[in-house]
Amino acid sequence: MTLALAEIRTIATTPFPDQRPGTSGLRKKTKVFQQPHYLANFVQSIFSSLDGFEGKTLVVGGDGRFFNREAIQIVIRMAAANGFGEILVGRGGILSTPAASALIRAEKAFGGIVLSASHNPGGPDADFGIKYNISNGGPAPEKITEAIFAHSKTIESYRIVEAPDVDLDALGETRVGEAKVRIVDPVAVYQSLMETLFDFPAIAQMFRDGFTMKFDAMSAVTGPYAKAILEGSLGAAPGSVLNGEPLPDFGHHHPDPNLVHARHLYDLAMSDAAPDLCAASDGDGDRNLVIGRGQFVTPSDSLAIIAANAHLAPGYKGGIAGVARSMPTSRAADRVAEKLKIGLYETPTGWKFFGNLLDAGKVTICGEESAGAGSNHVREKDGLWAILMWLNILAARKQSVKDIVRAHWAAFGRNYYSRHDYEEIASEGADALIDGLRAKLPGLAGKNFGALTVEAADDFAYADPVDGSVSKNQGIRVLFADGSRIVYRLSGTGTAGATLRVYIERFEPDPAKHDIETQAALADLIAIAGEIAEIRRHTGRDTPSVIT
Ligand code: VG1
Ligand code: CO
Repeated sequence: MTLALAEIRTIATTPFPDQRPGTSGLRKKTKVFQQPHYLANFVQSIFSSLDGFEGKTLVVGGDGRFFNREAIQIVIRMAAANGFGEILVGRGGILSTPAASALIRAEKAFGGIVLSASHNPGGPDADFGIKYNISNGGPAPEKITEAIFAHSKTIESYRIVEAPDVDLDALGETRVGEAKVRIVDPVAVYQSLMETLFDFPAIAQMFRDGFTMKFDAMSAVTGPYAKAILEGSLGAAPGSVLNGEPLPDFGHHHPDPNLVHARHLYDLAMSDAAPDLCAASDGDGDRNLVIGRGQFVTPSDSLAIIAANAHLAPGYKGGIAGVARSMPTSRAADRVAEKLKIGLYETPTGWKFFGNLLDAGKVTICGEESAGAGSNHVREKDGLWAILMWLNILAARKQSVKDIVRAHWAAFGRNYYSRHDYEEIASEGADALIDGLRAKLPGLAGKNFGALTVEAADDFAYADPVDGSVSKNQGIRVLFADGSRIVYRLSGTGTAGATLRVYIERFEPDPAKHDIETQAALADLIAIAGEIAEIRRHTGRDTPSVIT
């Protein structure tokens, strides 16, 4: 059925002042997105910021959270009205963030829209989000997100096709206005990509030999992917995937695979009943948690270990070109890059800064301390990819996670690392804390705190080596003479008040000192971090709300 062009409507609207995308798209309370015109204004602002998509393909999907299906119907009708030729939608409105990236690349799409607030909770009283990805499959760079914001401040109307809802659950083609809408299997393209990167036969053999794992999809988007790949292709025992059905409210859980929200996995991994590997991913499938029997792997260590061992996986057997990490991520990966004699790039927080480095072939592996790792196979971080990489490394080395981590520390030294989050603090206090730190920066170098001396302190700025763009104010760094660091920044993904993140790191080369409990190993730096930033005074908090 083809609807006539006359069905395109132009709807008058007025701007919302708060549509500036953050670290990863626009995130707000679901009720904010449900206001009349709110989502449509932002979607129109995306399209109005882009050029040359007439007749081209747009990929659309989301993490299945509450309001996902309604939002997708709006995006489809607006994409059709704005002139896209084809709209590819994951069945059921489902596409993990890395699968959307893979689909954009495989289909040579113009771009994609992912409906997700990632690791933020979902539901009518929780969070919703939307982000735009460009043709390389990666998050829109700042130039585009700023243009979207600029449009959103002056928008007067948006275009939408008047059409009945598309049946999102039936694979196949239909039309909305002049555009073709294709409902596709959300897993297939991603799954075949994984099969090209990893040694599936070796991993399957490891499972046949009795290897056990638990993967918690946290009732979010990765359930269908994990079931198809881990239990389906690789033969992990049925029941290895926990909470494998995507639910609109994630079963009332917070789909953030960290030591607070996935505590049960940590407890399992430390118990007598521990499987060989415990793992999890977040709301939209781009984060990963890896815990071996009796051994938690910090995301920063995971990045370093993946970089050091990637050549064991068929997709990386020729070696890796370079490694990139976000600035707050520990420097464990730096020493791997040094040993491999490859480039190491330090970028601001957020995956959008890795895209240029990957496109230019400067790096193969990227990672963030916030449980994100990925490679040049897509342009997003990729939770299941990281877990498959670990499975591949375990199958190739025939050692436990614990043995691999210990051997890595023995060879490269250990970066004790922790992040302390102070969530939902008052914005005024948070801003005052950062302003106070900035004011102190010039006087910090040379100062002593206990046994530690500040070597340098600055506000991190990044000059992209590919396009020369400069991003300022990306986090306050206090660097100590012994290589320790404290980093402070405010979150760009929260939806209530402000969240202060404090990142603390100390390098320990001596293997005899690799058994200290992390918070104890960092105790003096934690105290100094509180003192320099006057955390208690500005936040009114004595302790962080989340420690990872
Ligand atoms: C957080 C993390 C950052 C990550 C971002 C998106 O941002 O710190 O490393 O890239 O979330 O991850 P912020 O600004 O709150 O610190 V996700 O899984 O939301 O796509
Ligand atoms: Co995410």
